[in-house]
Amino acid sequence: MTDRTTGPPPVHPAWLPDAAFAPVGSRRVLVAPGPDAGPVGETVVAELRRATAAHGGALTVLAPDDTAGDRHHDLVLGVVADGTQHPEGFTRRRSGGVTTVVAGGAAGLLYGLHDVVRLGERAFGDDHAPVVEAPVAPVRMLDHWDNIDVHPVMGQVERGYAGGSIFYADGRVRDDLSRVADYARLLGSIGVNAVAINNVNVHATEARLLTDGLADVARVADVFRPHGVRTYLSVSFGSPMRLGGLATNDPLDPDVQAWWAATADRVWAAIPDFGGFVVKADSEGQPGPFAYGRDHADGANLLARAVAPHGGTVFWRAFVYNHEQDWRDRRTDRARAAYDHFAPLDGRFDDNVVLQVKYGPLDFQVREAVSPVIAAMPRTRVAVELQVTQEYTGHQKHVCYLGPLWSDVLGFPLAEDATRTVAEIASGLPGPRTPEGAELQAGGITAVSNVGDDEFWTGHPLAQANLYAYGRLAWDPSADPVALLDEWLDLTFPGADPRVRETLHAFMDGSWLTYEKYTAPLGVCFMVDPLRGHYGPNVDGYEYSKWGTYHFADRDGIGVDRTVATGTGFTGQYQAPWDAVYEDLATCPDELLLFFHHVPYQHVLKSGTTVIQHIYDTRADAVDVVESWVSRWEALRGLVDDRLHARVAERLAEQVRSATEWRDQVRTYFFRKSGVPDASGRPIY
Ligand code: GCW
Repeated sequence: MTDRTTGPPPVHPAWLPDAAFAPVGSRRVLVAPGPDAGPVGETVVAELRRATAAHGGALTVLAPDDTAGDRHHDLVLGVVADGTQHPEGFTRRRSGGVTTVVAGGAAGLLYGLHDVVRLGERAFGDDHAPVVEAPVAPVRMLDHWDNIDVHPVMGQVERGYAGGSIFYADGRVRDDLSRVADYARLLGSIGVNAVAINNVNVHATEARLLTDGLADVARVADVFRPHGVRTYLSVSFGSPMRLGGLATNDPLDPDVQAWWAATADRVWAAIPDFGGFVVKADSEGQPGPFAYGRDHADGANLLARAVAPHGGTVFWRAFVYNHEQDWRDRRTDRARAAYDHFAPLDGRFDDNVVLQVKYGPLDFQVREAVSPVIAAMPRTRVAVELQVTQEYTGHQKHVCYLGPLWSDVLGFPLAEDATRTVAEIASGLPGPRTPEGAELQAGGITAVSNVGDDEFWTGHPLAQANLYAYGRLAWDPSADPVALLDEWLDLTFPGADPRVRETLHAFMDGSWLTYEKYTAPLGVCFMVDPLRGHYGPNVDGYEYSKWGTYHFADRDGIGVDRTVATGTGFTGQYQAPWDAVYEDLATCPDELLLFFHHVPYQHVLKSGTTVIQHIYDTRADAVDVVESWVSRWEALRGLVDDRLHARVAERLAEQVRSATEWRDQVRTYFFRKSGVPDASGRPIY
C-alpha cells in the first residue's frame, strides 16, 4: 500500500500508529506537567503536540506558575506531587464533559496519557467516578540477550527471532539510536520502566560495556530516560580478572571488592540514574562464586555493596543447575536445583539484591509447574522472569499469544496456603495470611524481550502482542489477557474492518493452548530439536543428553516421577497445599501430570481419556485448528497492510508445516513405543 521505490521499508509503528491517537488528538487538551516534569514530562507534551497537530485538536501547555484560565478543555492532564498519588500512578475521571488525569509524577502522567489513548473515544463518554491506577510491581523490566558481536551459533541476539540487535551494529553501539528511541516510546506506553541492554551470557566484547563502553551506554540511557525507562547492564562475575587484570574474582577478596566499588563509581558518574546489574553466575558456564568456595549470597552481596552507595540494584539470577549431568543418573533432578541452591540462603541477601527466578523450575517451557523458589524465600526480594522471546514457543514463526500463560503464572496462589500469588510475592504485597508486621519487599517482574531490527520488530507481526501483553500484565497482573489482546488489536489496527479484529482474536486467543497441544504433552517438557535451537519436534532430542531434561518414555509409560514417595522429591519443595496436590496422582492436574509423575499410557486422565489417546487426539485436533487459520487470514487480504499480510501468510504456512511435523512425529513415536493403536483411526506412520 505504501508507495516506495528505494530505501528500507518504514518501521512498523506497532501499537502506536498515528491513527490510535485520533480520539485524543482531535480534542482540546490542557497539560500541566508541573515544575519537576523533566524529560518524561517533555515526552508527554511532545506526544500531545504531535497528536493534536495530526488530528486537528488544540494543545495548551500550562507553565508551572500559570493558572488554567477559563477556556474549556476536553482533556486535562496534570501532575499533583502532593503524595496523594502513587509516584508512577494516576487517577482518571470524567465529569462535566471533561476527562481529567491527575498523576503523581511525570511517569504517571505518561502512563495516564496512554491510558486515555487506549480507551480512545470511551475516555470521552459518560461521566464516571475516579479510576485509580498504579503499577503493582515497582520494577517492570525487559532483558535483552543481545550481543555486540555476531556469535557463531547464537547469532547477534541469543534466542532472538527478529533480526539483529537494535542497539549494536558493526561491532559497537549504533551511532543512530532512532530504533532504540522508537522502542523506548513503545515501552513507556505500556509501563515498562527498566531495560537490561546486553546478554546475560557476557562475552568478551560486551563485557567492556561496563568499562570502556560507558560513554555509549550513557547514550543509550539518554534515549530511554525520556520514556521513564532506566538502563541496566548484564555483567560477568568474572569481570575483575577479565577487565581489571586481577588474580581472582573471589567475592571475599578486598581487591575484588575495591575493583567493583571503583567500577560502580565510574558507572554512576557516567549515568547518575543507572539502574544496576543483572548477573548470571555459575550457570551454563558463566563464572561465579562457587569457584572460590563461596555461595551465591557472598557473590550477590559483593556487587550489591558496590552499587548500594548509588542506589543501584543487583538482579541475581537463580538459574543455577548442573548442565553437565549424566543422563544415566536418575537421582539428580534439574527441577530441584534452584531451590536446593538458593532456599537455604534466605535472609542472607542484602536489601538491594533481587533474586530473579524463572517462572518454572526448568526453562521457559510451554507448560511447567510454577517454580517453588518464588515462595521459598520470604526474607529475599524475588523477581519472576518470563520469556517474551519465543525460544520454546515457536520462534516467532508460530502464532502463540502468551498473555494467558503469564496471567496463569502471575495469578498462581503459590504461597501461604494458596492465598498469596506469584505477582503478590514479586510485588511485595501481603496475602490474606501474611503475618502482621512481616516485612515484605518487592523484587519485580522481568522478561526476555522479543524485538530486533526487523521492520515489524518481532519477526512475526502478531508477536508484537506478546510484548504488549507483557508490559500490561507487569503493570496489572490481574488484567484479563484476552481483554489485553483486544486492546492490542484496537490500537494496532485502528479503524480496521471488524473482520480483522474478529479473525485475529479468534486465532490468537487460544493459540498458546493450541501450541501446547501439538508439542510436548501434559507438562512433560522439551521434545524440541537441539540442533535447530529448540525449534521443531525431536522427541528424544534431549533424552540422552547432559542437560537434565528427560521424559523417560518407555514401552509402558512416560513422565518424570518427582514425588517424595518414589521419585526425586521435588514435590516436597512446595508449600501446602501444592506439595500434596502434586504428590498425589489423584489430585495432580492433568496438564502437569507428566511433569510430576511417570504413568502408564493407559492411565485415565481427569478428562476421561487415556494418556495415550490424549496424545493422539490433541495433536491431530491442534493441527486442524492451525490449518483453519490459513484461509481465514487469506480472507483479510486487502484489509490490512500488504506487507504485514504477506509476512503473516508466510509464517502461517510455516506454522502449518511445522505443526504437522510435530503431530506426525509425536503420534508415531508414541505408537511405536507403546503399540497402542489410535482409537480414532487417524493415520500413524
Ligand atoms: O533458555 C536458556 C537458553 C539460553 C539462555 C539461558 C538463560 C541466555 O537456551 O540461551 O542463555 O536459558 O536463561 O540464561
